[in-house]
Amino acid sequence: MANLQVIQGDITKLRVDAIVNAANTSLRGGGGVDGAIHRAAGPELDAACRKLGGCPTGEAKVTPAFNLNAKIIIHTPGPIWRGGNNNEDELLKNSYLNSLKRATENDCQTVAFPSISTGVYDFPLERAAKIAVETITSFQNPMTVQMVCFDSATYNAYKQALNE
Ligand code: AR6
Repeated sequence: MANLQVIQGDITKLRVDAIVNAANTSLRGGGGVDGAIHRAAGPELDAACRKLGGCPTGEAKVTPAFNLNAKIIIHTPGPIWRGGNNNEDELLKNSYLNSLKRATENDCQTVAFPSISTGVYDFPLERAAKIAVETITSFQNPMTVQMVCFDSATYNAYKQALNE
């Protein structure tokens, strides 16, 4: 089973095998963690993303990590919250699961996730944290996964979900 750690910090500063990006379906960059990852990785990342031709919500695609201290970046567009009756829970679970599958295929031992969908996409934090923790801790691969929380409210929500 994957070993999950919850930490607070900036995901672009970590040294891990795979950094997951909370992207959008165009994969052409944006604000939030996506913007931070693109700035830190450098302009080659956008060139690599352009070749991927976008990515459906809940799926995950891989690029090199360029100037980040990682082997790969896994880009996954999480769901936009639309009230909870539009398959948001399943799509968020798919984002974590498909990212973990890409990490496994690429022989990654250490993977860092941001809190997918809980920023601009407005997914309720406690609900997202529960889905993330359940999906990661039931994944059958002995990798180390770090949930990298940018602010203390996010950190507290994932800590609580992990302790439940
Ligand atoms: N390290 C770790 N977490 C971060 C960082 C960072 N450097 N910067 C922000 N966060 P968001 P979403 C946190 O909005 O909700 C983009 O424009 C942030 O505080 O980045 O999935 C994309 O292009 C929050 O807890 O992602 C999409 O259009 C979490 O990352 C859209 O936003 C996710 O917030 C995706 O929205």
